[in-house]
Amino acid sequence: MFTKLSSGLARALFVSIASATAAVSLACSSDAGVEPSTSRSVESAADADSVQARRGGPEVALRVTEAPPFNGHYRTFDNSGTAAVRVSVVSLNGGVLTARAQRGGGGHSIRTPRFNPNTGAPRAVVKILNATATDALNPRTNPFTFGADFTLDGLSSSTARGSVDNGDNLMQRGLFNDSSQYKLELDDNVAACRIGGAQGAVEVSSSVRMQADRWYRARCKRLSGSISISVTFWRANGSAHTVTDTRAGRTGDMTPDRASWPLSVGGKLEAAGAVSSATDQFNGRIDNAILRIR
Ligand SMILES: [Ca+2]
Ligand SMILES: [Ca+2]
Repeated sequence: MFTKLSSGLARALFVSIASATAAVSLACSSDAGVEPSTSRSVESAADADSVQARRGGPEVALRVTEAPPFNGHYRTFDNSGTAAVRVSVVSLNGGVLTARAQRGGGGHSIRTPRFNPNTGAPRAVVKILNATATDALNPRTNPFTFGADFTLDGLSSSTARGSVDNGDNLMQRGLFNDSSQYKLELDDNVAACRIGGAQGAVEVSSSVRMQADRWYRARCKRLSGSISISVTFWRANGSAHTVTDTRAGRTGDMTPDRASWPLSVGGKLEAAGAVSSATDQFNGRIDNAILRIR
């Protein structure tokens, strides 16, 4: 009897140790190759932001604070984050980024070109490139978060024949068929994140149905076993309300085929950093675009 109990207990202990080991090794494998691990604890999803703040991984934060100095349109933005990046504006057919009031007034936001479905339409997109040999835009296997504040125009896309603007891409690195892609888009008034890495691609859509010309804050968050999208909106009394939708799935290492891939804001860019007429130009206002890698 005692032997039986004790072997049962031993088995139970073994199972519990084995599963604890599995959980820890999964957490470690998700961080493999980033830093020689010292004392790493397993954090919950809710801790990811505070962990990032403590560890200080690369961060891009475009604070649109200044009025545009060049003929009323922006040519660059300051990065207040820690990542070494170069920020510029790429345009096509005379497209420009101008300034509008930010949420609540008292500052600026980026105004992107208005919807135009034609191939000769003006396009303008923010391009963020590494300033050094370090790929500060590559989360590798780490948790990361990206997103921006925005308002979307009432008319921003068309699937009609001949239209080359059938979407609104807010932030993006990599294209759909590339080995690595992270993207936040707002097609059909729904914010969605798509993250594709070495272990696969996962997409999650927000349950928030957005209204034109209202401010929202969207955040895509990738953890080792899930991605989530959080959409914040502000009520008339100023209080913030956030809705988070999560989908399980592994995406893995985000290393792109080349470190020179740009991160874009306001549309998508090709590998070499060029903007095409079918850029899925975001039509609206943008502020506070961020990328945080833990
Ligand atoms: Ca601003
Ligand atoms: Ca559009």
